[in-house]
Amino acid sequence: MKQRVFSGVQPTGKLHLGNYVGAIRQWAKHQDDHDNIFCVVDLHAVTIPEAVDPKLFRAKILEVAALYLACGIDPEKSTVFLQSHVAEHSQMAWLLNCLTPLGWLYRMTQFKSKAGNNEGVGTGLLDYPVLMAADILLYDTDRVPVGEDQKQHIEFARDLAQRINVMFPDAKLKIPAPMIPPAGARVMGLDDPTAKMSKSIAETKNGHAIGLLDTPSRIKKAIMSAQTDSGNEALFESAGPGVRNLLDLYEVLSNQDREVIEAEFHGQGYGKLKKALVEQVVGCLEPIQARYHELTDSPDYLDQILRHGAERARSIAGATHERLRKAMGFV
Ligand code: AQP
Repeated sequence: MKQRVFSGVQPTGKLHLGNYVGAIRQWAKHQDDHDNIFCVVDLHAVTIPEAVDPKLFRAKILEVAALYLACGIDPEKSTVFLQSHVAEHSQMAWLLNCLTPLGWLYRMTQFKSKAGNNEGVGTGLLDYPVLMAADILLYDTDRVPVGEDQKQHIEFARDLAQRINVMFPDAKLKIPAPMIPPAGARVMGLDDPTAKMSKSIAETKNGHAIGLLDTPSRIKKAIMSAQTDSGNEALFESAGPGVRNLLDLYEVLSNQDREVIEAEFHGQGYGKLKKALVEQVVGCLEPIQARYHELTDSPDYLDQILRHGAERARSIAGATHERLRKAMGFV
């Protein structure tokens, strides 16, 4: 029996290099080893409703789905669907909501950083980890491939599953584990290497992220103006955060050993490293972009993949939801 993996990305903006190296790239890489379920988590994307423009939202959802396939997710090997097409996600989230102590939610760092002191923030933002736990637990997931930023949310899902299994032993929820890549798990913003590269920041700040569909000239501009320091050190252990971010990205994309990279770029001035990174990024994104444009030329194909994916997802999610319902005594 292959282990089951589940993961997803929110259609909150343009997918960036962090989403790719931190998550989607490793989904694609390990497809043959696992039973894979990949979802566009569109319900999560409305937790900041001010950012939702209905027409644009629809386009972003389909863009993310097409990018999954363009990045190498093979629908013959992986189930790909939209979260809102499988009603059990919302239904399971309600049951889990009622079994989650409120204090657990107030402790989540993503909520604290996104909500700040804004009292008008939507309940959905606070509740985000519960919906994510529902996503994961519905599929009896063994492993969740994510970037470093999502680790706390996976721990939340584990704690919640353990709590429910004690309260209702017949629920038999599977305890999931995170699967975090050894390199590229936390790509930082090019304009500010102390902040994680993020879709929502990229919506308002040019030069923050590299979008998977960015043109070569835009990629070049963003990398060449990436924040570094005034030195010329290119050593992984002692580099400042901006240079370290560039070195990390170069390491992941070039597949070269650190010693080889340091020998090439240390003491050279950062222009050489930046130019070489531009080449790596453009080379990596070219085939993804070509496949993406092929896919968007045949929308019926994508539609068919998503319908088929939702059917398979429903058959698994429905059984788990029913198990919890019965364990809790629902008729
Ligand atoms: N900077 C990053 N480096 C490595 N991995 C990252 N991921 C996100 N940013 C980085 C991983 O991408 C997957 C999808 O993330 P998400 O859409 O569910 O939400 P997120 O983590 O909140 O991603 P963003 O880009 O920062 O979106 P917004 O701005 O909407 O919040 C996850 O596996 C995540 O770890």
